[in-house]
Amino acid sequence: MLRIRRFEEKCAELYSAGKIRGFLHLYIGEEAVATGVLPELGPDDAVVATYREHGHALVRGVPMRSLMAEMFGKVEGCSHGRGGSMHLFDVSRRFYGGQAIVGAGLPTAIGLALADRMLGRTGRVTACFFGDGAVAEGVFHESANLAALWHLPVLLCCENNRYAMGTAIERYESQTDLCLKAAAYEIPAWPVDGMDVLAVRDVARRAVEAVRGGGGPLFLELQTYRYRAHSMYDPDRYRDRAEIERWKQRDPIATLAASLRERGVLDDTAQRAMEDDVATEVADAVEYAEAGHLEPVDELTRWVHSEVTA
Ligand SMILES: Cc1ncc(C[n+]2csc(CCOP(=O)(O)OP(=O)(O)O)c2C)c(N)n1
Repeated sequence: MLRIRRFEEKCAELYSAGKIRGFLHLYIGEEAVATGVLPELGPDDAVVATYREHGHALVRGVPMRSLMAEMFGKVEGCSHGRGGSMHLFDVSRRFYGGQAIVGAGLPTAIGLALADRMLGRTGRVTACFFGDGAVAEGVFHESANLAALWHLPVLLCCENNRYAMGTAIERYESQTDLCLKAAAYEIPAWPVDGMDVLAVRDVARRAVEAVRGGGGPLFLELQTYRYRAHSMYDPDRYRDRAEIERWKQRDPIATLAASLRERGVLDDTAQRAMEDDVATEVADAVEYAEAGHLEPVDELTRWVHSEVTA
């Protein structure tokens, strides 16, 4: 969680300095979700995420260097500098995005799970992360319907941070209990406190086991909150400062640290060492990205079409 937070704080700084361009959506406040769920998956499982996916990529094991290089648009980046913040991709880790279009990851995940089924690769899980906003889209309903109908091994992880850009969930959903939406398709749906990493881990463990064991799709509603604006361009005028402060009281990193201290597992020295390690890793990633290369212009059409050899 600390790696995600410090990485993103640095990205925000670099964005303001003009080093990172395009769009940048921060996950700060939501770290317990990716951190709780992803370690429950194995290397053969697949992961699909949205444009708020730096944390998912980091926890999935994509090296911070290649993520930062991607932010800078350098060829050393995980998407060869073509994707930027919203399109992190690493096929070797079965990390399939980084999807800029709301809900677009859902049919991709359904397709990955269907492919596993058709190729006889049993025991594999596809985890798909998406926001509460995606549940209001037709693509969620089509995907949920097919996942249930075909009994596919997908874990649907809805990151309910209560806002879709500048619109609060009560203003765009007729039914704000998102578990009921999944239940309409006969998909078991469990609400989880998405600010508590241990709670997320426990529920995710049971959910992954159930999906892997052939139980069909499962829906987790991870109730969380983003502290920062929707993206770096958003003036964030649609919500009350007091609301943000209330959620910060339940900060996932501070809460876990306090609980570990209470149990005598963490002390000042260990916490400082962790902070120092993360600071070193972030500084190294920035240095690597700065020293990276922009793609030569004559390579711009490379990978636009597959190269067919006779
Ligand atoms: C199909 C589509 N419609 C609209 C947009 C513009 N848009 C970008 S983010 C967003 C809100 C999505 O909210 P949510 O799914 O809750 O994710 P969050 O940003 O809260 O993580 C919208 C409407 C888009 N990218 N794709």
